[in-house]
Amino acid sequence: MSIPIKQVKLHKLSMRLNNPFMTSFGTLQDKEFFIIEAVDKDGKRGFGESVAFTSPWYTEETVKTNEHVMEDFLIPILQKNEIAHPDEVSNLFSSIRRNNMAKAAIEGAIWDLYAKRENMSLSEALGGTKKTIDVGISIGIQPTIQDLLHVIEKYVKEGYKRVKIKIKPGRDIDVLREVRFHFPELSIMADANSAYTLKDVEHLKKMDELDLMMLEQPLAHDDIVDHAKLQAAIETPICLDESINSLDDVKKAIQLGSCKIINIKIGRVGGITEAKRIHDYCEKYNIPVWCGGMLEAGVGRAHNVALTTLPQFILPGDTAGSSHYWQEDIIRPEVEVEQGMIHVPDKPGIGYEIDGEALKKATVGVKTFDFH
Ligand code: OSB
Ligand code: MG
Repeated sequence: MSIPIKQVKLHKLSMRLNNPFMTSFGTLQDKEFFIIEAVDKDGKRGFGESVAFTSPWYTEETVKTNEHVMEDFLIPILQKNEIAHPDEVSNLFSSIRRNNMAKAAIEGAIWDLYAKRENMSLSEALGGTKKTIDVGISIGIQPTIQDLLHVIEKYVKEGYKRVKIKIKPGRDIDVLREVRFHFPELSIMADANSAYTLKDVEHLKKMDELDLMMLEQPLAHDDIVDHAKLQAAIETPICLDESINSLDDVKKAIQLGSCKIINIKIGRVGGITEAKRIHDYCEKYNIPVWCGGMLEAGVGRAHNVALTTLPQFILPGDTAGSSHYWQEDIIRPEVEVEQGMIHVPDKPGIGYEIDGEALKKATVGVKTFDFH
């Protein structure tokens, strides 16, 4: 039986992060994004969240391109086709090149709606097995090393299972050395967001003495060849983030030896179905994966929680608690982290309710698309 979608709504939201988030590219404080609401004929509602930023520094997508592609291409495709299972959505969308975050936002709403109609949690619908998930935290570049050490201390006390430190040229080895010195036992990783080139091999090699869990995306956002050369030259495992947009990318990266670990982000790979395909492949070939983050609000965060319940997510992800990011999140309850763990909800769908008032407060516009 097909999923009887009656209406899709695009809620445009604007929310301010508690703390500005600094990467090798710049600083982010206000986040604009869409909450996608898919309503069926029984009035059940599924939710998705778009994760592109206002400027295309991470991938080429932006809030505006997400809106354009959803409104002018993806929603019209949904209006013309019947869907029995959310796994069909990525095939339906394959006539549209890339625009993975736009695709994932819509597909996410359909996954949630499907799970609710089946009276299953999203985790269950995906075949997830864990009841709790381990999480770490991603820390933006701080003004000084002292600030960074203070922030790390706070998160370690809160129980986060590992810390990820953003680095860039000039703010890398010395910072990491200092952190390692103060936290000899801590699981530490570094994320460069593509700030280096192969000219930096000798420099990056110095990280080998710091016992890092991994070095995330040191080289170009679209590269897998140079990463293979770098991985051959250093001991620290490389994890790819920006370079992975599909299962095909994963197969090539693994074949070339470009990395030893994969960061899976639902938005970057075009949806939960593709994320699951990547997970299954990595499980078969024994490649550790973890779930990355895009500074999501509650809906996107809930999708990440559900995905992380799949068994090959063996490394802690970047899914920190709601209150780390937001004064007030849009879901109830909020995502809470206790001793570095999130308890996976067992209610139908994403398992968190949208708070109507909080949604309204953050909303700057709504567009409605009816299905016939
Ligand atoms: O590179 O993983 C990244 C945030 C925005 C864009 C890219 C990245 C990040 C993070 C933060 O590292 C993850 C999070 O806390 O959501
Ligand atoms: Mg990254």
